[in-house]
Amino acid sequence: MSLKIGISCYPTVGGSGVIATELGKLLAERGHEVHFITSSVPFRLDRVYPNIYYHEVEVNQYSVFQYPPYDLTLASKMAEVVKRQKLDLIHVHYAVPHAICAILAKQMVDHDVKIITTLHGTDITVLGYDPSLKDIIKFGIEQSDLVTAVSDKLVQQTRELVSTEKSIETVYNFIDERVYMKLDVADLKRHYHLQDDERVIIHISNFRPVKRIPDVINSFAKIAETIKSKLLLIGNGPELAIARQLTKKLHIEDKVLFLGNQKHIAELLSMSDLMLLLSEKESFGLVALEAMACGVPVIGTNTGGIPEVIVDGETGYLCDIGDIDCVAEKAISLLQDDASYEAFSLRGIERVKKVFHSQIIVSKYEELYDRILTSE
Ligand code: GMT
Repeated sequence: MSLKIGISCYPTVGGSGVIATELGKLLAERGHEVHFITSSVPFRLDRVYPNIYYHEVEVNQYSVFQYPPYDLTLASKMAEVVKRQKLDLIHVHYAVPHAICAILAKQMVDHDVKIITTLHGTDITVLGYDPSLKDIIKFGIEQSDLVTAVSDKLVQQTRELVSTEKSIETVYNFIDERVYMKLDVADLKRHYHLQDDERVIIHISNFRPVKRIPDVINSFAKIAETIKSKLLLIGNGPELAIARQLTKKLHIEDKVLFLGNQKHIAELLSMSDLMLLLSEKESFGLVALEAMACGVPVIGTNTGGIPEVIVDGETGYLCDIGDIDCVAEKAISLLQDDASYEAFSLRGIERVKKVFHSQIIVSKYEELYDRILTSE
């Protein structure tokens, strides 16, 4: 049955926005009518797609308000779209503010729209800084018709942190396998002056402190003592200046390429040999999945949902947070053993197909939509 689905997320760069947008695109391909209700066009919505509509939430700055009322404007836009388009459901990404806005919108309309909320972990991380939001996050979760989280670990953490008995289903993240695959990038390697006998290590993030960028750089510095290699740093964020200073201090500036935010991640991954994802907190680690799909093994930290993505000793390695000796040792042994490297790479590709294939995950979401629409 074809549904009318509203989607709200933060449309800027970030895993949750990527997942929300890619899900919307695949649902539209399956014949559903998808309405994005966001403050700007989601960055992955890079052209006009059949069955996809965009409703802009215009947040105005009025002089009477100290802060622009984004949440209220979003709720009001959601209500308008639900009413006008007769949406069957709204799928929101994050409990705060998006689930709260959807709950408010539902109360504003005379139409039984269902609310499905996907937790990406950021709400839970926020709680560490602002415990005053605990009750409203709990409210958003409990008032949703259905709640999903992107890893088992996040389900468990959410339950513990907001003390809720609400059933939360794990639905893993996915990638578009038509985009994320090993590509021929010989020209691109030349463009970046990467030599054939040089190994390429990559890190992709928003450079927030939680990503522990200094650990990435310090690990790389150790790896580079043994293996001729370069480090690609993709992304932008608050730790960028610190990262530049550290490469200078370690005298590895000529080995580190700061490439900023990039759109063509599959190409960059295809010229890489190894990814480092050494976060302190990570509810899933979408970039690890993208890397594995392109045949790149990942060394990650043993935290959050990362162990559900990387199988230690099979598709990559897990090290404790901050243990850069472990990271360097695993990286060196993997990069020095071609046969083992090849096996890790192939197992990663297989795992993505088997566990995180987009068609499996989108079908799972469709099943959940069906469940909430037919319950009662
Ligand atoms: O990692 C970030 O800082 C961005 C954040 C977001 O909200 O977009 O990512 C979260 O959602 C992604 C998609 O589900 C996950 O892959 C990331 O692990 C998660 N980030 C954290 O838990 C820190």
